Amino acid sequence: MQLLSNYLKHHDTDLELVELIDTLMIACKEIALQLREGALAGILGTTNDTNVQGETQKKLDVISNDVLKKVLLDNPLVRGLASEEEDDPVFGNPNGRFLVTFDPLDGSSNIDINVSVGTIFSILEAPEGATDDNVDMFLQAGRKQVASGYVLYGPSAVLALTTGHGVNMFTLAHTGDFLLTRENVKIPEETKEFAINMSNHRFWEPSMRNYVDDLLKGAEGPRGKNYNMRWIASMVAEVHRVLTRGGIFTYPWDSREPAKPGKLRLMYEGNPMSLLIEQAGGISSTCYSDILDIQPDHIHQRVSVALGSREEVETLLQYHCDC
Ligand code: AHM
Ligand code: MG
Repeated sequence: MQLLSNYLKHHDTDLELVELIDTLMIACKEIALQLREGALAGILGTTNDTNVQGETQKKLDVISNDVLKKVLLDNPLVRGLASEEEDDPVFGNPNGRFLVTFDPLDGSSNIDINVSVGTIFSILEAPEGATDDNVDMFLQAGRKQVASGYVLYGPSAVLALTTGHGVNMFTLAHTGDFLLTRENVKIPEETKEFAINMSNHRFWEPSMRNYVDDLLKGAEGPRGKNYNMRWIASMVAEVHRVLTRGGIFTYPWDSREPAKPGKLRLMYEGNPMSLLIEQAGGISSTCYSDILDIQPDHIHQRVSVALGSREEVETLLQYHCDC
């Protein structure tokens, strides 16, 4: 089995990018170790703080954020980072080549119940000629990502990674190395599995309600087949399932906070996951356009997300189109 860095080098990955990904994995291994200790290390539960999104921070949100920040800022390749848990970007080496955005611990409502969580990351290049440290350098469309991925902390810790040439998965071995365990992941085009928080049904747009209602009608309904449903409340675990056996995952706009485009965050969740999904042959959309084409105007901006098996997402998009 191949080591992560050897695999990337053998596939002509830019050596500085390999070094940055290795740095990210040092932080993720540390987070995996802390998660494993759980209550033994006194790291479960909440802090007294809220993040910029107005959400209560778990102790492990803060620990994971601090680990990633420290490890990344020690690497001179890092020009700056932006995190779901930081109000503003943090800048590193003014000559650094890369920008990193991340959700340090996605699905953190699952921490205290010992269910899977994950770290999601996105890597961009600092724009040429950007001399001042400025939040604007992060505001790049998802198509400009040079790499993205997540580490799922489940029964095993698994890295799903794309550098724009397909998706590969690496499992954390007891030696502390990430080893290649799935190469060139492709999402099945069809599925009978969907993931959505059904408790929000009454808040969705009519088009989303119509789509899900038709799924629920099963073999007797217009879709002509029986569907199964999953909701883990951890996007990393849901996307991992979609990459592994297909499916559709959606967290759409809803009327609870009508001014916000959705619950999930474009720069920390939407963009990195969308690149993985597209690179594995799936589709990732707001229900109206490709997420990767959105020009962000704020680092913490939200987005509506629908991603997964090509044929299923295409069907969902038809429910949302006027045609
Ligand atoms: P988080 O980044 O604060 O953990 O929030 C994102 C998570 C996603 O992982 C998951 O899909 C969603 O929130 C679940 O939300 P809900 O509890 O509304 O179902
Ligand atoms: Mg998250």
